[in-house]
Amino acid sequence: MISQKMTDRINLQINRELYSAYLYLAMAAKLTGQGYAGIGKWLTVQYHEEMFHAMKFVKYLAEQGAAVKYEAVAAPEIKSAVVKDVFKQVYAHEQFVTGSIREMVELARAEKDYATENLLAWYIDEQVEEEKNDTEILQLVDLIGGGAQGLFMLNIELGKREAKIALDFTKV
Ligand code: OFO
Repeated sequence: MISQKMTDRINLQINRELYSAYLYLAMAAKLTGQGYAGIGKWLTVQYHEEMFHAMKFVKYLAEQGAAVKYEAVAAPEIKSAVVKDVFKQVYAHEQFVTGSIREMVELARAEKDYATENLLAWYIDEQVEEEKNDTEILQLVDLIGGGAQGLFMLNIELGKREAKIALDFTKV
């Protein structure tokens, strides 16, 4: 059984993961609308990843006999529709999420909640992967430049991304 404080914190994180999903879904629509179907696909895969992150916490709360509480998800705010700016925002958002997961680890340690700390190890690894992906995309954007040909290539490259996680959330 986990504490009420940890239950509340996990519920907050579920909301943050759902917001991440919503943000990437909005970005996917925006960029697809601008003709970047490949980048839109990359962001849609990311949306699925975020839903997986949320549902993994939901499943954990159920296993612990703790209540899931869904709060309102804020409207996503896209700061700029310029491709490089979008990925800068994605990277900054992931850094925020990494900080949020780290806070949870600190709480788990303070409460000697080893089960939650174990679960969070998966998220720590996942955040390393997410930040690495975003850094590589930003490096690629710098490499190929922001011109039409470069963006054309980037759109093709990012369109190759396939979901690696289960899209059926009963399998998280
Ligand atoms: Fe859930 O990792 Fe991104 O936000």
